[in-house]
Amino acid sequence: MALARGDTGSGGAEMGRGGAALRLALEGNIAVGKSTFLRLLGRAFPAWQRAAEPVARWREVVAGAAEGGNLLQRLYRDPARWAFTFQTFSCLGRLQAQLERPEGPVRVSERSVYSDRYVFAKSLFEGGQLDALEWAIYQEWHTFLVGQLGAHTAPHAFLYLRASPQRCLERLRCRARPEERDVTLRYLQQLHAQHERWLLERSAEVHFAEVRHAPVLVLDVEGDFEHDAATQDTLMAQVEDFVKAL
Ligand code: UDP
Ligand code: D5M
Ligand code: MG
Repeated sequence: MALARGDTGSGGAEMGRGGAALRLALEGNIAVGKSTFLRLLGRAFPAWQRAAEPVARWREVVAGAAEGGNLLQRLYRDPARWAFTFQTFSCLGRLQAQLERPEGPVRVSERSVYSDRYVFAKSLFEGGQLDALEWAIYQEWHTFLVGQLGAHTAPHAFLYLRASPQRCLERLRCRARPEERDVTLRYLQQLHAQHERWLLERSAEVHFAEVRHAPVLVLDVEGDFEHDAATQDTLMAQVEDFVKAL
């Protein structure tokens, strides 16, 4: 595998940024392969910093609250009750991570405060799991907090891992997280449509100027890349070219 890119760890990323790290957010549907892709980025570009999604925190059983299960479990069992709570904790975790001091020339995070809102919260509102008042309150604090705290640490660009909802469902079943057992194809289709509007068609209304026109690299991962070295090489080369051109 021709992935010895450690020596080109920064790509062209530092140019024109006064040495500041380039920030990328890795986006895509549930189980499309983001964590797997992040691991491969680490192998191809060892100097890059990677920030995995705080999913482990959502799966922790909180002391004194074991009875109702962990947060991810509660979200899927009773979304109308837990969607708003989930959004507060998810956005808090992502914002905290976004504000951490980056190390290395490039920092790649798994999802972002923007997918929280423009993919998940929006879908949950449209599906009736967040009611109109919760959605209005959510948008108000999200706009305020992300605008105040996140503007200077927003991603410069997005990597969008794209596959059909059917393929995501297959991978989700294969991963078999117990909390996600009842995730439906319909839910994945809704999330897919939100990703498409936001990152492909660019037709979603984005309230943050710093990311509204950020470049997006769309990566087709319909085919298995985890077990195919040639596909990995192609994908890593696409990322490298994209970063060099930023
Ligand atoms: N996976 C796969 N082939 C691929 C990419 C991923 O079989 O090309 C599997 C991976 O091993 C895991 C599941 O799909 O069991 C979901 O992948 P991951 O956790 O990386 O997805 P994420 O939810 O982070 O996008
Ligand atoms: O995402 C991890 C799991 O967390 C998956 O079941 C989707 C869910 N998730 C992530 N962010 C949100 C928000 N903001 N709302 C609701 N659900 C969310 P994975 O894609 O598997 O890494
Ligand atoms: Mg993941």
